[in-house]
Amino acid sequence: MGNAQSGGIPREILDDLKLTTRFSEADITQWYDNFQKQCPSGRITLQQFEEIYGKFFPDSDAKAYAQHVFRSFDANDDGTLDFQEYVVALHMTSSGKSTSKLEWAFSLFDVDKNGYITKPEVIELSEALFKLIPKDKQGNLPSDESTPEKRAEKLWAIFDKKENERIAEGEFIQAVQDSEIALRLIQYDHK
Ligand SMILES: [Ca+2]
Ligand SMILES: [Ca+2]
Repeated sequence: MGNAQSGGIPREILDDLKLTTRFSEADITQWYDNFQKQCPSGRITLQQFEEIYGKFFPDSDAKAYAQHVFRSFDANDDGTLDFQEYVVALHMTSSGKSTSKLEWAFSLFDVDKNGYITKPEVIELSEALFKLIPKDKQGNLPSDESTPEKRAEKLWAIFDKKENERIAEGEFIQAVQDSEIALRLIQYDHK
């Protein structure tokens, strides 16, 4: 298990990733070679993951968001991701509203993994997402989206829940599919 192979990426992993992510064979193969070099153990740690995320977001603070992403993919809570989990993480965090992406977004917001999203969890993720926005762009946001708190309020209102109520996965996915504003507020778009 997990042996570094000089022959490159195992065929079944490549086929599986092409299917689930639609990344090209060339991209996946290239990432695999880099991954093997950087993580000879075949597993990436939270710290390494934070460093990679930091490179994607040179003008902002991606650490909190990276920690949430990592948590959402580290299903067995052992503090590492394998190559497949890592690539799927990269795929899921790109913008989009396919059902699989929204299912993942739900798990991202469900910080304590209890199957529901509460308002404090929405606030926590709004703070992490806000830090992804470069400082010079934070000043140009609409007045009702100019702070993490305002963004959390706006998002929570779309779900039409009372303060102490919670959101189930189906409700979350439905609301985001029906609202471009909600979609925009749950993910960071590089544009
Ligand atoms: Ca793990
Ligand atoms: Ca929860």
